Amino acid sequence: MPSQTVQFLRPSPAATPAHSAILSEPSTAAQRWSVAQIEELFNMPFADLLYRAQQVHREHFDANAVQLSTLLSIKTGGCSEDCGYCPQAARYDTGVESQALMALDDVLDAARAAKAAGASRFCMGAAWRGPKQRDLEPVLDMVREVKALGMETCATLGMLKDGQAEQLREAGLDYYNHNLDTAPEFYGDIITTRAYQDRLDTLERVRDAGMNVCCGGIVGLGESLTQRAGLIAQLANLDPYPESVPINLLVQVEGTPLADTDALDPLDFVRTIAVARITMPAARVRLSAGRQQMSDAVQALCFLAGANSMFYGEQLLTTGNPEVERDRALLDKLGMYPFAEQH
Ligand code: SAM
Ligand code: DTB
Ligand code: SF4
Repeated sequence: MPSQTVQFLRPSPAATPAHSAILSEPSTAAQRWSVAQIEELFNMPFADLLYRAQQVHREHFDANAVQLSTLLSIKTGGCSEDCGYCPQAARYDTGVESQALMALDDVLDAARAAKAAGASRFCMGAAWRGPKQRDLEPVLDMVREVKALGMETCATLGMLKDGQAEQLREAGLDYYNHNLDTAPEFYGDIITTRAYQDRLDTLERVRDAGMNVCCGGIVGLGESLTQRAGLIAQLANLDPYPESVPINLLVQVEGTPLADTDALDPLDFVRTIAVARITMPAARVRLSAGRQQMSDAVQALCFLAGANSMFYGEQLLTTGNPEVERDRALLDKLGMYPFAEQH
């Protein structure tokens, strides 16, 4: 019988240690990452990529601490926008009903419960294109009161007009979340009711008001690898880059145009986390939507790749998130613990 030869994949040039050592990297905040450099990171051998991400992570953070962040949809559904992934867009038949803005006391009850369960950060989301002044006033009260509970506060209310970011900051908002979602050249395939530049303008208003920027995106929208690298390049080249970078895996919701998109390989999701960690070393990289479908092993790889925050609580905005008990058990298994900062 002819002897069988085991075929090993030949290492690509990127797999040689010499090559990975010379992968180019901007040395100052003013320098920019090119999309090609970021693609180079994505294409590294998995172990090399994770090793590099771990090194960067450990230089900046306790690698075993994870921030627990609870989300609350303070105004659900009925949104005028056409974001192709979103169950809250009025134009898609997803079963999400339009609701009024929540009452302050109900928001506070949810925040207190989140704190009691171990969350240190509370993020309030509203399905608006952007807040009108009469919408913003009650949200300012929510921010003030949640902050007074001693939690880190974050809000995501859509596009901001001049002066609104200042009002939120004065009320005690620590972070404003506004995602770029994807690369500029793919953006028009996903959203047509507002432009990439509108998003950049809102981010600038947040930055100018002196607030922390929480800005990330979604992967698994059907983007190419170059476009995924393009999203990370946009984020990493913001000057300064965001303090907080949520990386969402598309939650495929029936009734949305993206419901039947081919699922992303989980290891490509892990790679995205690692590349975000390497290019934005001091940012909190948040393992955001999409965990319900992920195995414990994939989540563990995300932490290894540099994620150090997760949504905690059984609901994201309108879709599910792992149960609190499952998350506690996962962290225990990994010897990880909640990061807590006093506010
Ligand atoms: N309406 C505001 C806006 O779009 O700016 C704030 C709320 S919006 C739901 C916040 C973010 O949630 C979006 O920018 C998007 O990144 C994320 N998101 C929404 N639907 C998602 C889905 N199905 N899967 C993953 N992420 C999603
Ligand atoms: C972010 O980047 N992801 C969160 C938060 N910021 C607001 C939202 C995820 C939403 C997932 C779909 C849903 O539950 O409606
Ligand atoms: Fe509206 Fe935000 Fe959903 Fe877009 S992502 S449809 S703006 S709630």
